[in-house]
Amino acid sequence: MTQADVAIIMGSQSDWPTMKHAAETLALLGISYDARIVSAHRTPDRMYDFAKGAKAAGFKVIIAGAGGAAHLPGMTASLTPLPVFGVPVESRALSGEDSLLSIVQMPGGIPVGTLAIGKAGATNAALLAAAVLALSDERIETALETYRADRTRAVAETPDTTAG
Ligand code: RP5
Repeated sequence: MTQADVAIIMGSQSDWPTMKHAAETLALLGISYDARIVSAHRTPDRMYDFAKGAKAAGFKVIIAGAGGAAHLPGMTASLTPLPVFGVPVESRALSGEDSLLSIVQMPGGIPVGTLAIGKAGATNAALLAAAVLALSDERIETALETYRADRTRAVAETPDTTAG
């Protein structure tokens, strides 16, 4: 059994600069996570073993980031009953539009909750994971409320007109 509530998986080391925003957001909320590289096409056996064993390992939510022909979130979702949130990583060739369409267009029956391309998507995947966990964890519910209140307080009523 793992102690971590959330698994963050990604297709490549090159996805980490995006996926670290999911990790940092979970850490800010005090949510345990385990980050791993699991490639659907380079390490298919690792992907299969991870996804088949994720629930028994104690994970409650999976965040999966991938770029290009981004089949990792969908393949993972097909192998586990856990909720899977997909993060389209910004690709070099098509700026992540390929990743987005690959992840979001799941045929009916196997859902992947698909987020925005890049940093915003990774951050929001963590916040959605937190919202799921908060349903049965008051500490996380409070942390999420505090996070949102902090962001509300950070919005000034008037613009700084000296700013560029
Ligand atoms: C996907 O291919 C990965 O998720 C990554 O976004 C993309 C490029 O991978 P690298 O060639 O940088 O390893 O599998």
